[in-house]
Amino acid sequence: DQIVVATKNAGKLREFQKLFAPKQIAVSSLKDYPQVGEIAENGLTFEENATLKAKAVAQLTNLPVLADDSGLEVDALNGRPGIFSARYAGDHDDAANNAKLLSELAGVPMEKRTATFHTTLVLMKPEGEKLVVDGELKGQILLVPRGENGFGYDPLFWVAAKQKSLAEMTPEEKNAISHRGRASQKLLTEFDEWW
Ligand code: ITT
Repeated sequence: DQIVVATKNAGKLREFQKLFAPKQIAVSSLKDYPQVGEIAENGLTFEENATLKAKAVAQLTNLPVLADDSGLEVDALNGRPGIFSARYAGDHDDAANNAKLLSELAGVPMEKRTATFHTTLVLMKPEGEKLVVDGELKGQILLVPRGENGFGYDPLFWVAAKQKSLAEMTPEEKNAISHRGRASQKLLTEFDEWW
């Protein structure tokens, strides 16, 4: 089997390659399909945006496509940045996004820095039929970054049960508990029957 992951985010792609390896599903990405240009992500929900990405790529490749729309919902910020997580500080720049998050949370104590990572996955057949799954991970936004692994907001996301930030975990540790890992496990469970 072959699926195209409709992402330009190298961190997401690495995680999917690990998650799908045991299923013998070959994963290609938009790097292999340069004809896919910018995709407008103007939906109002994670599912709408994931569907926009999946549809655009399925139409161009005529292959099954997996799209991931994800984000960080911070309780003290009324759920922001949410669907705007990639462009929170303007251009898609992880360092600028993390700096903005820390500055918006300045003075907020650790017990009030609760947050949820959310992923919606849309798997779409070339004909347009779709399977939708979600995954979430609860944690807290740290006062200072910790760890070098992962991508995006990982150095600021503290998982109390593991006493580590996501960026202090190995890829395997993160995939076992993360929003994307949980959504992917659901997808793999439902895949055979749906396909
Ligand atoms: P594609 O649309 O090309 O897949 P993107 O990075 O623009 O890539 P999103 O629109 O879904 O993806 O934006 C989600 C942002 O949320 C992403 O850029 C990260 O900054 C952040 N994010 C998502 N999952 C994350 C994770 O597991 N760890 C850290 N940050 C994450």
